[in-house]
Amino acid sequence: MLKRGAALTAAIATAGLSANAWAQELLGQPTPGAIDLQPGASPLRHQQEFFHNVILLPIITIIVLFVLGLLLYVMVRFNRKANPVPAKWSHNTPIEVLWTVVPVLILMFISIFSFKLLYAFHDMPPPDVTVKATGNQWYWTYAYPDLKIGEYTSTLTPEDKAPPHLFRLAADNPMVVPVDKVVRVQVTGADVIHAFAMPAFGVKIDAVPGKTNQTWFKAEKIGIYYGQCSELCGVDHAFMPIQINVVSQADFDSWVKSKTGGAAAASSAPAASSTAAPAASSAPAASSAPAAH
Ligand SMILES: [Cu+2]
Repeated sequence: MLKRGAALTAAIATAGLSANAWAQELLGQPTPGAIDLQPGASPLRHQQEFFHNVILLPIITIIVLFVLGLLLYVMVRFNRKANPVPAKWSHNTPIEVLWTVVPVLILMFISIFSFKLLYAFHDMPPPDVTVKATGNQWYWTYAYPDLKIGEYTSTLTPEDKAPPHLFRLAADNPMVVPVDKVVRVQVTGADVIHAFAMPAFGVKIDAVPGKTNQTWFKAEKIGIYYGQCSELCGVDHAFMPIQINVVSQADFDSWVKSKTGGAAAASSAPAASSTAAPAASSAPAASSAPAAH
């Protein structure tokens, strides 16, 4: 734990170079015993890390230390023994102006970076691949309308089959995307509100029934990445993991072929409407039952 603390301090100091500081951490999944952010694997994630590690963390640290110092000072200097006869005045205009203006300036400074990040997420480059991700109680379905891959179901890998540490993170039939390509994810919910989240890509967006939300990422490294539904959605909320396999373009092409070239195994075949309806019909899936909470 001390090591982690040291790593954190070092990371704050070395600021933007943080990626190297986490080198010992696992990519795309949580590292047991770690306390800091997962290593990032997309350009916007690196911007998020910069925002958190270089802008927010130092500011909050300074503020906490400053307030702690003030508290200690007041406790020592103005306790009943040290200051038996308290002063009666109650206003000090310069100080009141100061403690209004300074926080405003701090917030304005933060907002510069915050808005920059929000715009970066909003301004999606032309997408290379579009995936429709639908949250269901309690699993995800994925479809690639442009590639004619109909909706298929991705469910939790059982505990005895999941790799160590990856129970509730690993899923069968994962989302598959090519490396270094802009992936647009259109997210919706089939029953209740879920949330599609992938920490390594800095992505988290609500899956709302009847509404299509959109986000994007560009994975920098081939690998397997894990996320989870991040909106409390019912009793099995903890059992609807999100797994994204990032593969080379060649592997992606052959995966697409295996999915479209005839007798695709397993998953649900219907998905008749997935090509035609981009947004509206959010519940083609089998579970038309209202599904109690
Ligand atoms: Cu959910």
